Amino acid sequence: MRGAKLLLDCLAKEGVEVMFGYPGGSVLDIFDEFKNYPIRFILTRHEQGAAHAADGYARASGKTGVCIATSGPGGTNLVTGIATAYMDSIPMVAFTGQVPTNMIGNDAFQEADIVGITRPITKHNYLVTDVDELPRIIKEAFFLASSGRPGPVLIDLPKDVLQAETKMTYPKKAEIPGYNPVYVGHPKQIKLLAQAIQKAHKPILYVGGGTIASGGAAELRKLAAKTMMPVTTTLLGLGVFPEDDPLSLGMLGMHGTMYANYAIMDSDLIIAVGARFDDRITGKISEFAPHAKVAHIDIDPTSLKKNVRVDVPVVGDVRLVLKELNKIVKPGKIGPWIRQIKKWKKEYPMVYKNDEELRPQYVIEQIRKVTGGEAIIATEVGQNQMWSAQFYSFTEPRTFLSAGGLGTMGYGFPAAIGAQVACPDRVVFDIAGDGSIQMNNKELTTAVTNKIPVKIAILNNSYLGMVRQWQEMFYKKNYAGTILDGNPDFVKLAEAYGAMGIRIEKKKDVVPALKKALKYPGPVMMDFRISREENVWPMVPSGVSIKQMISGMT
Ligand SMILES: Cc1ncc(C[n+]2csc(CCOP(=O)(O)OP(=O)(O)O)c2C)c(N)n1
Repeated sequence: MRGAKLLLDCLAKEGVEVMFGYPGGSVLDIFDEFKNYPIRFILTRHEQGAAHAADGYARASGKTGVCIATSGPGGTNLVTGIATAYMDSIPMVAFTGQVPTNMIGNDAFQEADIVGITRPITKHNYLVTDVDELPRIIKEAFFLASSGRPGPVLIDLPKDVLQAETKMTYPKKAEIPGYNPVYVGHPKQIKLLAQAIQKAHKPILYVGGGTIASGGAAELRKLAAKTMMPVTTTLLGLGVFPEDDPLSLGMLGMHGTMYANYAIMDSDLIIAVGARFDDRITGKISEFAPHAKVAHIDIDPTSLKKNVRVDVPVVGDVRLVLKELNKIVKPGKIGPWIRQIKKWKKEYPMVYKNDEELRPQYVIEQIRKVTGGEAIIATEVGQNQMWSAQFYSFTEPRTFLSAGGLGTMGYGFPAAIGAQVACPDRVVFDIAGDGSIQMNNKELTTAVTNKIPVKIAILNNSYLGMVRQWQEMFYKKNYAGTILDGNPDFVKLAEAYGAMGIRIEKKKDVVPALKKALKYPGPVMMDFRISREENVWPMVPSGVSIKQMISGMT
């Protein structure tokens, strides 16, 4: 069998249903074989879109996303998408074409050292030099991408390897010496954690995306119900715990709720669950949670003690560790703590100026209402992302897709396309800024031609809003480079691509527009002309203690 055919054979055996990508000379042998395999190929209009779509597919479904690009510029165009997936631990396998092996290093046409370029942004990568190694490498790649702490893996495929013949077949198992993720937590550590919980007076569960990746939401909910410990989540953890549960404190950190930040700062036990103490969470690290003991559950041992000291480390799969913990844990005496938290929640609610103006927070609340909270929400980056996190009220895992670690503008729309492919029966929104959407709006063609009915809600403030907010607060309102007065007419833009466009300028038109968009069977781009200089509150300025949080509410 030729290498190219063997590759698709292996992918079919791996259960790959869909690949996002873009062709070019060095991968044409693979494209030539697509007709013989039941793998859906979705042609995006830029390789970045393909990588984000594979990422969105993975986040929404829990399966490994797959993308493909040609050598040279095709591979380098994938880089932002791969880095985004890497930062957020998303399982992905990316294939790139490469010049023939005898030309590698010759500055051949469309040659780029993609293995070198992506080494720091992949969990692992391979240059295949012998077709006989291809099946083993593919098996390993899918295993690595989805096991332990998930992440992207890249396989670089020289053209002569794809054209060479081999008798090898797909192996049943991957065996990688030295790679043995620890899934089962050490019983002694779990016991220590249970004791710490029972002793604590002010415990808090601080939960991140790793809990969603492990499928640990149900065990987490059980733990909270059993112990009555309050739960706060990171951006990537949104949905893992229902935000309408009285124990939920919503999101913490730079734009988290006042009460989540007060609670973590005042706590005496932080139980970090599949989270990594990112600087957007901790603020100034030396002043973070001064009275707290820290317990940390994570599958990646290198994550422990990276940013904060840890008193009770538990290395293991979050779901399995919580399952064991739930068998032995007993609630502590935390009545006064719960009362204190209730008081904070009452004193510092998440509110916004809900007047006659078209406010972004109102739009987000209405998206939740008209979809019954059942939608999958992808976001771009900036204010749109933070308002979505603050005001949608997520209740289920895998319903909030956002580039948390890398903060990639342009992520949301192609990720929403990938999510819609994974979940054809769900409503999928991209909540966007007018700046971010322009980074990948070309994918409207992908959505229209493939009948992918994603709804885009642009919160249009004609600014690079989040950066403008920083300029307002820290640069004396010097709005250098952030005024987007040359925006296109987004309604006409949508129509030019064959999608529906709707402009909404008044509050009263929000719900009718959303209903119209939901009724329409194809992609819709909604241009919400929001109050221009709205800010995201509360806010912890970068690099200071969480205690210096600004409520912004007057
Ligand atoms: C690719 C990329 N370039 C630059 C930035 C820096 N950045 C962060 S937020 C932001 C503004 C986003 O503006 P917009 O998409 O209009 O959203 P808004 O904040 O107004 O909701 C910028 C430029 C980024 N995050 N990603």
